[in-house]
Parts: sequence; structure tokens; C-alpha cells
Amino acid sequence: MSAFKQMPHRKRTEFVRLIISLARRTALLAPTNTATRTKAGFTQAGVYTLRLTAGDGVFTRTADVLVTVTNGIATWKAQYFTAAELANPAISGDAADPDGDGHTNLQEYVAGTKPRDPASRLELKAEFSVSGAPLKLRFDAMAGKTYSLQFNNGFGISQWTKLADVAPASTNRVVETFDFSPVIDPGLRFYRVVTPGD
Ligand SMILES: [Ca+2]
Repeated sequence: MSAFKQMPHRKRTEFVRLIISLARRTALLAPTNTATRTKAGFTQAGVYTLRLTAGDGVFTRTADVLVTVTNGIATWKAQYFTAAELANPAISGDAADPDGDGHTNLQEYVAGTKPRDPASRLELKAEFSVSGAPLKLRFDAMAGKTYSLQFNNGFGISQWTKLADVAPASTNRVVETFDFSPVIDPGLRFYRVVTPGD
């Protein structure tokens, strides 16, 4: 005979709560008792504590995860502009071009170039020797950026055709590629280099 009494299995109803707290504020984002995956979104930069709470109605367990959320372009601007300049949109605004290189701050941020250095800009250069020879295309590529070289054969053609893709590298470098079938006079061919934003 046994003194042990087996307790019936209790059906566990698990639930998950995500609580986001920023500074003194705490907000319940997405309570659910059925989802196995819950997404948390952040609209402001800051350091958040992401608290995961799981329980079965009797016992609960919690775990905190520290999440740092950055505003990419704001962090980037802080590297190049003083506090006074950051407060002046004519200098640090997305549409401003304080180094006068023809590229706005937003374009320089996307390209990974320096907004206070006119020599630092995404610019495609073509070197053409004789008619019918391969056309050399060259540009300064920034570390970590991917690029696509494209062309079209005249005004009014909105469709750009890929000539080559350039994979990201760990350092800045000069990229050279060739168009082995360039259009011969009197034809026209336009080229561009594009890099995706964050
Ligand atoms: Ca610029």
C-alpha cells in the first residue's frame, strides 16, 4: 500500500505577456493566451526592458531582456554635426547638403558617405577608350554596402536593366566593372549605381 496519492494532471494553460517599459512608463503591448510568438514594436529610440512573463494560473516566471533601439540616421548625424548644427535643419536636415557635393544628408546616410566631405559621395565614373571597346565603370564603394549597376538605352525608358551586382565588403574600396557590349555611336546608354537604404 502506498501513501502516495497521484494528483490528476492539470491542463496547463500557458499565457504570455509582453510588457515594455521605457523610463518610468510601462505599457502592456500584446497580451495573449494562445500565441506562441508575439512581436514587440518600438517607435522611439531608447533602452527598453522587454519583460516576458509566463504562467499557468498558479505559478509565474518572468525574464527581462534589455533592448536598445536606435534611430539610424539620428545616430549617424551625431557623428558629423555639433549640437547646434543638429538643431539647424539647413545644415543637418535630411535635405541639406552642407558640403555642397550635390548629395543630401539623407542620400549620404543611405550611401554610407560623409556629409562634411565633398570628396565622399556615391559617384559613378565611366572610362571609355575607343569605340566598341569594353566600357569601364568605377565608383567608391563603402564597407557593408551592396550595390547594383544598371543601364538603360535612352530617355523615356523607365526600365533599368541590371549590369552587375556588387556584394558588401568589410572595408571601403574602389569597384571596377565593365560593360562588354556598350552601345556604339550614335546610340545612347545611361548608367547608374544604386544602393538600398536601411
Ligand atoms: Ca553632401
